[in-house]
Amino acid sequence: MTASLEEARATPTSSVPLAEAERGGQPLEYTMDGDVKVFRLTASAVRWPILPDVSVVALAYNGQVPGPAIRVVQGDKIRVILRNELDEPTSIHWHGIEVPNAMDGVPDVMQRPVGPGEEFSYEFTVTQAGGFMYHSHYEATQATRASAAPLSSSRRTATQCRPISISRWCCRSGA
Ligand SMILES: [Cu+2]
Repeated sequence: MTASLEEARATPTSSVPLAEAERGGQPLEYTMDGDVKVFRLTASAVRWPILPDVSVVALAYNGQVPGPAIRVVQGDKIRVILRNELDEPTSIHWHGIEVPNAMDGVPDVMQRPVGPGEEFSYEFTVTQAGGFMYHSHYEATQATRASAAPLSSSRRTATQCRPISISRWCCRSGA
């Protein structure tokens, strides 16, 4: 997102809660449903501090920017339940990951957008090993305001990957 520092400082954010998490990219816990690892993500807006006196309204997953890190082992069956607490629709695209078309998260092409207050379950087997990411694919504006987040898939015989996620906020002075 591109905004001036003055705009960022002046943005009325009082209705948006301050993020409770201090850091993003925290490992995401899961539960088991049979042989499926079940992860839960909630998309919501938070105020996220980017400088000592500047916070931006960010579209976070589980209140984090970047969103929590999903770590799996190659071959895992996973279900990611997305709850949308934004005031606009959303969806998740699994960047670089081979998934069935219906799970690819392209709204109005592969799925109906997930409306405010709705849930959608993405379920697929992670067939690849490597570092990937997930992010909103609902319109370009949301994709740039939303946090992208890491998903790493380790080979069964390898040490678990530890992903890092790098993102930036662009603020134009005096614009
Ligand atoms: Cu992508």
